[in-house]
Amino acid sequence: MTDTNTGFDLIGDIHGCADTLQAMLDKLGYRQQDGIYRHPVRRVIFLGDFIDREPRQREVIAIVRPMVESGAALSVMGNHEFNAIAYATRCRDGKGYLRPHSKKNAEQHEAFLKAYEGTGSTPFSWTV
Ligand SMILES: [Mn+2]
Repeated sequence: MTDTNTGFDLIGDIHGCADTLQAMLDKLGYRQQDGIYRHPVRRVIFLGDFIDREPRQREVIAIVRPMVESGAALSVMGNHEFNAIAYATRCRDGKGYLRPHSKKNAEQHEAFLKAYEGTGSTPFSWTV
C-alpha cells in the first residue's frame, strides 16, 4: 500500500457478468494500463462469487486476476469458488469428489464448466 491510497471499492457477486464489471470499473474511475484496470489512488476489494450463472466467467477472471496479481485489487473467495474447487477435487480415497457430482451440483456449475469446456484447465488447479 502506498501513502497515496485513499480507499477501497468493494465489489462482490459478479457471477460471470464481465460487461457489468467493466462498466462499473469505468464508472469508478479505473482505467486499463497495459491491459490491467487501475485507479490512481484507489483499489478494489473483490468479495468473491466471480463464477456460475452468467456466461462470461473467463472474461471476469481475465479482468480480476491481473488486478490482484499487480496489487490493483485484493480478493477473497466466494462460496461459489469454494464449491467449484471442491467439485473439481478428488477425495483422497479416489472415490468421487469433495463436492459430489449430483444433478443439482452439476446444474449449479453448468455455466462455469461450459465456459472452460475444451480448454483443459480451470482457474483452479490443485489437489488435496
Ligand atoms: Mn453470490
